[in-house]
Amino acid sequence: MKICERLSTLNVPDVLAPFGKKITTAAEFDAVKPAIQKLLQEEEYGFIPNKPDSISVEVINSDSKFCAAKATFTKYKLTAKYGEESTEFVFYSVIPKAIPEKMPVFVHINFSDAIPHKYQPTEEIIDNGCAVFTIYYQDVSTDNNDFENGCAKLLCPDRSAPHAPGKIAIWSWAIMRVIDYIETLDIYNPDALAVIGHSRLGKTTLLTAAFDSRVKFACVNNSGASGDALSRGKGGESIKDITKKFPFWFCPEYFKYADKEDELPFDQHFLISLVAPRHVLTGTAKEDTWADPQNQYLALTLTDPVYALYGSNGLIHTENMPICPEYLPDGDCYYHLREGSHYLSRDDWNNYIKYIKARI
Ligand code: GTR
Repeated sequence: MKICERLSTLNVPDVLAPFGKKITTAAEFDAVKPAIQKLLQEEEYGFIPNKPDSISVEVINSDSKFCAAKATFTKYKLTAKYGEESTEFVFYSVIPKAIPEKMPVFVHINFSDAIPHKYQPTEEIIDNGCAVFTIYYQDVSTDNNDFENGCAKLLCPDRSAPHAPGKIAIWSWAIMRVIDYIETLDIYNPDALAVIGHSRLGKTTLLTAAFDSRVKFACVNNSGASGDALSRGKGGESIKDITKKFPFWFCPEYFKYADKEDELPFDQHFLISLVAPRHVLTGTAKEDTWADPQNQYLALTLTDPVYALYGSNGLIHTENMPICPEYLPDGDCYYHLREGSHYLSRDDWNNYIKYIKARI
């Protein structure tokens, strides 16, 4: 099937006319980005907490013989201060000892604090000449309706407010704080900073990249509903499904769109477009129909005109919908539809790393 046939059945808002007036230049799109960000925060994710007045980072422990002494492992505690108040979370890094001239630095928000982990093949990442910082997302705040624990207690004082941050916005805030720290390090290369996350943490990765231009590569793995997939006409998980099971990921205002996708004044390609002209890497999987690889592809291709404004290729693709296996690595965005199920695999990592290394 052709992309245009698929889109002709969906009433998708034009990202180049997000508030009616047609945008024709990159400068105009830059100027409208804050209003799109506001819209997405008001209607979907809630307001990402502000940058703190200051952060401080303390080393808890380190191991210079990590990965056969090829790398140094460090565990840190980050404290974010707002006036007299503060909140904290731990995070980790594994940094190769032989630092290549151009080294991708990943921030991986993960489902575990185990390093290595099935979703973080740490030794391979190091051997590939990359550094990786890891946040275990539930060290920031738990993955449930409890907004009294971790950083949520300070950052979301009134969960009942219509635009209160959901947990995705709070996890995203934590990634930004780790980037604040990375910026102070000698290894920081502004052209080589990547964020990676899988599934709900892929949604978190995309939100972070959309709001933080320090993220040059957003590796959005199997993120699907309310992440990188178009909500209109979506197969698998709908807004109704996700807001019923995971209401705490979003702001309360989002619930009104359950079964009312057509009433959204945006769709998920608005979120992806905020990353332009930086790189979005979308990983999808054939068996991950709950995420909907076809709608993930549609959302990314709908950002083509935005990338074009910046003189960028965006995703290089044909006019057809993807058929597995599909690997599209040649543009300024990346998409793959691989065999297999919902997972952040070594192959996924290797594909993202290869793409990034070719561009730094
Ligand atoms: C599912 C959820 C998806 C996805 C996934 C995950 O249960 O419905 O949106 O985020 O969890 O995070 O593993």
